[in-house]
Amino acid sequence: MPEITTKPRTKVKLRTERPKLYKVILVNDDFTPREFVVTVLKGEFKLSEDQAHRVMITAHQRGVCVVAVFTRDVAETKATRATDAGKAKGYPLLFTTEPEE
Ligand code: TYC
Repeated sequence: MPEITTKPRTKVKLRTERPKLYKVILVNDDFTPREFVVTVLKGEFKLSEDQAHRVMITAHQRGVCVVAVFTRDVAETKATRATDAGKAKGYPLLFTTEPEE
């Protein structure tokens, strides 16, 4: 009688987890000139003049506005660079980050 042998196989399903995304949030203040906020949004976040103006006005009217979402590292780096651009001019311009739900 021929013996039937079966190799035990462990099926490993490879799943690539999607990285968690973080929002970069623009916070309003009473001192930073509107045009400077627009310039920073265009330079650091590659927004068009129109998009940058809308984001700036939304933060100005509502207190905060989500600029964009990125992976954690990118969000934190961009928020820091944009905040530092304001600091360099003596403005209290602030960008923060928070995880997406
Ligand atoms: N409120 C500022 C002004 O009236 C403009 C401004 C808008 C500043 C948005 C910060 O996140 C900001 N000059």
